[in-house]
Amino acid sequence: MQIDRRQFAGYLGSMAALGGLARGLAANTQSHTPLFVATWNFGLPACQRSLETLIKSRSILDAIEMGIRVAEADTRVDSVGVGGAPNANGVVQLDACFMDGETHKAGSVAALENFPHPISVARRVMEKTKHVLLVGAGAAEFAKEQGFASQDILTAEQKAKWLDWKAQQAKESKLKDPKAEPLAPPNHDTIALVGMDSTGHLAGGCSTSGLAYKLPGRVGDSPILGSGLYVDGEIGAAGATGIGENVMRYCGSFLIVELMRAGMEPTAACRATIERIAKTEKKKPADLHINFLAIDKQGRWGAAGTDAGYEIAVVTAESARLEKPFLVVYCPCDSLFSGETNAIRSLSRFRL
Ligand code: SD4
Repeated sequence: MQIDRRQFAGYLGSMAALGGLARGLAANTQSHTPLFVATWNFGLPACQRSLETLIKSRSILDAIEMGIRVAEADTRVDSVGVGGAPNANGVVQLDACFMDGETHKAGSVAALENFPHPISVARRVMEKTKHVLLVGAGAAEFAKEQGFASQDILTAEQKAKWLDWKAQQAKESKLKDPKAEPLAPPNHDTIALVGMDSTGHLAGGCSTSGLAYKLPGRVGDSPILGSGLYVDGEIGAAGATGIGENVMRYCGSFLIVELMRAGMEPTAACRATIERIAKTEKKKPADLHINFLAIDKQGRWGAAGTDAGYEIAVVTAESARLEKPFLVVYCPCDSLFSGETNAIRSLSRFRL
């Protein structure tokens, strides 16, 4: 889903108004400036809602939840919440997680059916249960008990695309190796949104419908803490988007936070994580489809990915914008490591 220029100008206009308020909020507390960073261009309205919510409620947890709900409610975002792509059986199964860096508490739901806002259910798991992860029917039962409204979240458009895909599969299966993985159809986007308030309180969330036409019951990286998202209140936060199978076997977000703990800045930590995965997988980065973002406690942000179209939204008291992350192009085992930066803070301090 692309947002157009007019919408983007609208966001900037309201950001200017919000900027003054947010600066005031920062000035009243400490030196941190509120900061929200999210994956993909639909992360921009989400981060804008996060900042608005923070200003109103002064709760970073509310800010993360309300921001992600924007993407979940938007039917044009075909990989999150309502309008998300279904699994191979035509059923939308949503995954989400929520983490508070300050308390190190977290909640997740996986393979949740018929509830449009898995991020809110994940937060409720964190706040109302002794558990961290609820899945499938149990997660839906919990959501119902907590008073969340259920609805059919498969849109007519997604149903039509799924029927086409099924017809195509039926044709192709005669030609294809039946053991071939049915993964990686073109759509994959997830919202990972991380933020920090003016007191330095860090939190984050991640929400997705997962890979389109996944095997029923398949759970990716997004609801798995340390994979699709990780927040450490003393260090920073990281999130992921892309093919979950290539992230969760490496605890990608956890690794990024630990690299920041060791002294790397956010972009360098994201890049080093991709480099490590590519090296072990012995694959070209472009074939991995893994994209990360991170923020640290000093208020720096960064991102790196293997998909040329990957963007991040960055919203502060000063501005709201989309940035192009560091693109990891070569496998480090080729010793041809190279990439591009554009607007993301430079890597000068860390040469890998
Ligand atoms: C998953 N990581 O379920 C998610 C999908 C995604 O960009 O992020 N796509 O594997």
